[in-house]
Amino acid sequence: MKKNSFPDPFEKARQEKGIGEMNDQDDPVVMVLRHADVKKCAHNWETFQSVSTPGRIVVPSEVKIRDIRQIPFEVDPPLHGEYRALMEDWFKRPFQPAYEEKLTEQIEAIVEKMLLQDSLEVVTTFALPLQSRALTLLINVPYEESETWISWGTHVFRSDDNPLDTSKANVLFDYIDEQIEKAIANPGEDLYSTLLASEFQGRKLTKEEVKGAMILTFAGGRDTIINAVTNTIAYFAEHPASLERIRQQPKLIHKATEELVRYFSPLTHMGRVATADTQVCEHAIKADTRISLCWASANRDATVFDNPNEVILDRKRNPHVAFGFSHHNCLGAHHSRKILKVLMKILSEKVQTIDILDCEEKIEEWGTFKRKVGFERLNVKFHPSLI
Ligand code: EMZ
Repeated sequence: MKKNSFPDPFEKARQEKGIGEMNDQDDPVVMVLRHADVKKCAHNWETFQSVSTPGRIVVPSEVKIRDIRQIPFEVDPPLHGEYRALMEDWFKRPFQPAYEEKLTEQIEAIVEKMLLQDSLEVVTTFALPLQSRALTLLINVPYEESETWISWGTHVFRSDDNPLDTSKANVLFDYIDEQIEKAIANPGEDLYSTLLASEFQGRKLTKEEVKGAMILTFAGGRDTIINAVTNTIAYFAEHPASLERIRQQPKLIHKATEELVRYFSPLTHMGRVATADTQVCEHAIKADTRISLCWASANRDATVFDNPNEVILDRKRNPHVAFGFSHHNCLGAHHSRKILKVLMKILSEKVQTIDILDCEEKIEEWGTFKRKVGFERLNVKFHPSLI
C-alpha cells in the first residue's frame, strides 16, 4: 500500500447498514455514515443538538476534562447564530491580501529552511510550527507567541499516552485566562480584545464566553490542520506528477485543496445529542444518547462521489463535508483552506520532489473501525526546484 493512501474503513457498514456503533466512556455513539443522512442530521439541530453538557458532543467525550462551553460550537440556533455573527467577519480575514502575504512569508521561510536539511520530520518540525505560526495571524498576536503553542505539541487535550489529558488541558485554560486578563488591562487589535469589546444581546461578552470561543480557536484547528499539512506533503511525495501538474497549472490549486480535504477528512466525525426518541437508517436512537456525523465516511460515499477512494485533483463536483455541514460548518475553514493553498503554491514553486525516508501512520480506533488520519512521524527529504 502506498504510504499516502488513506483507506476507507466505513465502506461496508455504510453500504449495508448506514450506521456504525461504538462505545466511548460508557456514553455510546451511533455513527451516521451516509452522505445524505449526515447532512440531514446536521441540519436537524432540534433533534440532534450541540448544546448538551460541554464536551459531550466531541468524540472522545471531553466532559471529564472541561466544563467551559466552546462558542459557538456548543450552542444551537438561534443563540448560535448570534454568537457566530460576532465572530464571522474576523474569521474572514484570511481573504485579505495582507493576510495572504504574511502567510506566504511564513510558509516560504519554513519550506526554505527545510530545503537545507538532509532529513526532516514533517509532523513536529514542519506542520506543527506552520500551524502555530499561522494561528498568530488568525488571532492577530505577535509571532513569538507561537513558540509557546509549539511547546504544547500536536493536540491541546491529548498527549502521547492519554487521549484526555487534564493537566494538558489546564495549561491551555490557564494560558487563555492570562491572555484575557492582559487584553482587559491593555486592549489591542487581537481576537481576545475584539471579543471582549463585542456587544451581545445588549451587554458585553463575559470572560467565560470569550474563553469558550478562544478554546475552540486553539483546539479546533490544531491536529486537523497538522494532519492536513502532513498528509499533503506525503501525497506530493508519492505523486510527483501531481506536483508538476500544479506547477504547470497553478489555477488547479483551488479544486486540489477541496479534493485533498475531502480525501483526508482531517476531522473524522463530530457528535450530537438526541433530544427525543428517533431513528436513523431504521436504527432506534433514544433521547439523550449520542450520534456522530461521520464526515470521513460521507466523503467517500460512492452514491455522491465517483471513484471516491481516488484523489482526482480537478474533481468537478465535490460537495464534501470535511468542514462540517449546515449552521455549524467550520468557522476556521477560510484560514485552513488558505494555508493549504499557499502551501501548495510554495511547494510547487520551490520543491521539485520529496522523498519519504520513513514513517509511522496515525491510526484512530472508533469501535471496530480503524482509520488512518495522518502520521505519527513522517521523515522526508525535500529536493529543490530545478527552475
Ligand atoms: C473541539 C473540536 C472542534 C474539541 C471542530 O472541532 O476539536 C477538537 O480537536 C477539540 O478537542 O474540543 O474544539
